[in-house]
Amino acid sequence: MLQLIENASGYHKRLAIKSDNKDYTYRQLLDASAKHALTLLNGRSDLNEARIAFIANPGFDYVAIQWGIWRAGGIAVPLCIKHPYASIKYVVEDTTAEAVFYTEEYKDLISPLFSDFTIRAVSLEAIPTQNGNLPVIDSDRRAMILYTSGTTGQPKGVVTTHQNIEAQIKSLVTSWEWNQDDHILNILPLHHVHGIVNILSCALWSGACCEFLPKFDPEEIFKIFLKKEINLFMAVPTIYYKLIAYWNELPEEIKIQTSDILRDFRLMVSGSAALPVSTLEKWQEISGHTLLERYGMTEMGMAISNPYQGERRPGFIGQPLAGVKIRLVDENQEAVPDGTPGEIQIKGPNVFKEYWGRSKATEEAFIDGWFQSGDIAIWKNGSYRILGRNSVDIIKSGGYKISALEIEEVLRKHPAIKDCGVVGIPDEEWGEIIAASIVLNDQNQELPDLQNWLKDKLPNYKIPRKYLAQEDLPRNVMGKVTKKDLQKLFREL
Ligand code: MLC
Ligand code: AMP
Repeated sequence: MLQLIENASGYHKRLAIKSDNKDYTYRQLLDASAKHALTLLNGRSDLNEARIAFIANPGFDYVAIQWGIWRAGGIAVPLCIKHPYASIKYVVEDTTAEAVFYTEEYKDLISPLFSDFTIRAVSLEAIPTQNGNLPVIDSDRRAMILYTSGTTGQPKGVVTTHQNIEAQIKSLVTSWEWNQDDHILNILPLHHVHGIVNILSCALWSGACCEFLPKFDPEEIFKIFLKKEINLFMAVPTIYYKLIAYWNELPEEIKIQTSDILRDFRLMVSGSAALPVSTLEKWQEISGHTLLERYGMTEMGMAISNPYQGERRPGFIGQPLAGVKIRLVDENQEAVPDGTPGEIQIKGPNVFKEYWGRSKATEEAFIDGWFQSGDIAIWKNGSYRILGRNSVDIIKSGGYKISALEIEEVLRKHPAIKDCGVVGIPDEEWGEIIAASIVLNDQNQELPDLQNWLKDKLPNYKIPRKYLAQEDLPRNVMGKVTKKDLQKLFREL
């Protein structure tokens, strides 16, 4: 039996999930996920790694469906509830999903799938046609596919096995001392590792409680904090920035009350993007906590972390997590001396299996068994510090990884656009803001309303926030667009 499920069997009556003002025990989660597994199996003995796309609000149903897919032997493919149909269709098509499991509120969003593909629709209300045994699942089986942007146009599906996910969970549970009395608030999207592995799966592995808030809302978050039930919190730097801005506007008396409660938390973590030292310091003043900053990636879960016990250095990401091997190398794949920048490369049971259906990309992602992250860091005084990335075409905004090339490809389809260049511009709140330079076919025309035009083509967080019309893009002697010049241009606007 999968370890996560086996653990849950030992927690029975404990509170597993709080969502929609309801409490759910581990027993309820096991029962509901077994029912969903039988519905999916529909008389078969094993789904044998069939891809099952699913869409549900963050909460009990999401988890019961995810576990149901795993218990039936399928590969769970979470769809993002905020994505436009075009992005959902891409994931379903790329994974050749056999079925889509949905809750009622997403019926309209996904219904075009049933005319675009031959795909089975499974609604939450479906009743299994028969009882039966659930298959035995080996932990080296594929478990999940999460989509991530890269330097090559369209997002790639990152495949992790149950073993990979278990390794990712175990290293965090040990390092951050998760225990069954923990109660965490999950406000992150559930189509990425931060929300799925670091928060949800670590909590359920440990017999702790995971409480969901369906949508990011600072007012609601502080209201929940004031109930004094939550003792753990994890988020991206943009969220801490937004919480600080909200806290600043609170009446003095509520500020004091909130700060008192936050001080009693066991742990507060930041990750998915660089945490500005100014945000760390302001949050320290408010909560009394030095945020624990850690570093990870969809392809490997978490790899490097500041210590739970011991000094957390602002601006640094810490040391390798248990079981994870790290090396820093130069362009010739030679290890760099301490204090010299190099690319972070990773080895360990936490590292993903493959990019779905992309054997060449998988092969190119590794060198001598080391996964090449594309992130540049130095090792200084016993800790790693991120310096940047080796590609300007990867943007991090609000904690989301975004490919400039993917956005450019979509923009070039606009009939008025001759060419374009997309870059990320540093921003205190968002990490980076997406900016697009546009060359129009007719230079005398005004820039069209691209933000609106992009709405049904890209997720909201991939839509550029700044636009500039140019006669031509800055280029080097080879004719290649010089993105660094483009970034400079936007910064000077
Ligand atoms: C939204 N807005 C943006 C924006 N996203 N503006 C600039 N840049 C962006 N990226 C604007 C919208 O246009 C809107 O503006 C307003 O913000 C609210 O939009 P929203 O869609 O409602 O956003 P909100 O829910 O507030 O989202 C902010 C957020 C979200 C920070 C909560 O971005 C988020 O959940 N980020 C987490 C992503 C994550 O989990 N990453 C982990 C990946 S895993 P207006 O003007 O219309 O009000 C990984 C590995 C690891 O990285 O190490 O963890
Ligand atoms: P994703 O592909 O969405 O999983 O994003 C992974 C990327 O997020 C990494 O390759 C890093 O570039 C970035 N990242 C994650 N954590 C941190 C951190 N603490 N500091 C800087 N960058 C980070």
